[in-house]
Amino acid sequence: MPTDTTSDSQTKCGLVALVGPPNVGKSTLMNRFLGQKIAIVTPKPQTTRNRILGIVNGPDYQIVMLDTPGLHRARSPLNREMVRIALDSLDEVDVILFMIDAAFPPPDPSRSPTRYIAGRNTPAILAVNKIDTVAKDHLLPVLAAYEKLHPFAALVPISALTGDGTDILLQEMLKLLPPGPRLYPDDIPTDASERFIVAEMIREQVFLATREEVPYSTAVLIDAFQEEPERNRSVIHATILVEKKSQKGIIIGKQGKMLAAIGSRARQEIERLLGQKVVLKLWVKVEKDWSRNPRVLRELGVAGR
Ligand SMILES: Nc1nc2c(ncn2[C@@H]2O[C@H](COP(=O)(O)OP(=O)(O)OP(=O)(O)O)[C@@H](O)[C@H]2O)c(=O)[nH]1
Ligand SMILES: [Mg+2]
Repeated sequence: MPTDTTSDSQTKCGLVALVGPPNVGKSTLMNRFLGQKIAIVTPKPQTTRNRILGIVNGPDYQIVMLDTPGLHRARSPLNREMVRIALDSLDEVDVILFMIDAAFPPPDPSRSPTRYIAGRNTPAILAVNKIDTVAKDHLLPVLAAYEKLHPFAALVPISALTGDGTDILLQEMLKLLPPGPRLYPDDIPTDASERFIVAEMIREQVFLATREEVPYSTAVLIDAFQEEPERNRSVIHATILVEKKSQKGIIIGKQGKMLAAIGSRARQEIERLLGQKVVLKLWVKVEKDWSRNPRVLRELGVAGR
């Protein structure tokens, strides 16, 4: 046992992978810990497609959090890459933060979402999210079931939306993190580029504005990002890829109204991110089978690292 009392004053620092089924609130939780919106959030599953790194700083700790795509049974090449990204992130972390939705019924052991982390030695914490949506007596059987499914170091009921329980969750993560120096500067929230976050903010508005297969048939590429410091603004040109002509029509909408609404809402988010005025020009392009095209998936940072 360490007897050196100076170790108590050292910083704790490490990597935490935030994983779990789609739509449980992983990105919402990361944004809450960061105190700002870095990862996009929508009510639709499979919103996050990349690994998004968030740097959570405290006076004596730094948690490098990896938000990941939801774990699901993937069929298409894009979805397979998303699940691979989430599973790969497990290999590089000190702690696994596994999240489920409190409203999920206690799972059948053979189909438990925890099967994705079975057999791993990395310490894991279970975050049972969205407790604001369930009655308290629903929670106990859920916790009891998950306790049997995986040797979690802690099980913490939380609401990423209201912040309830997140302080306890933070303390549980810190217990499992090793002492060490900060891995990143303490004044940046992410290593993701502004270009990436801007593309995500446009995709978020496409997800919120469209239905059925349309959001899943879209991706966003930034064509140009010009800063004009003398006018304190940025001019951004982006293309929304779709797979079919009919989807292009849906996104543009009658007299271009849908695209104008997507652009206007995304521009407001981007202006908040960049802290300056933004001129946002959007195009929609049909790129048949882009979600199967390795070149496009690489450009989106989803495949072929
Ligand atoms: N009521 C409630 N809703 C929540 C909570 N946390 C997240 N949500 C909502 O759940 C939905 C999904 O949230 P996300 O953060 O995008 O979930 P995710 O796990 O990142 O989803 P994927 O990226 O698709 O895997 C959004 O509508 C959130 O507002 C919570 O604590 N309570
Ligand atoms: Mg997400």
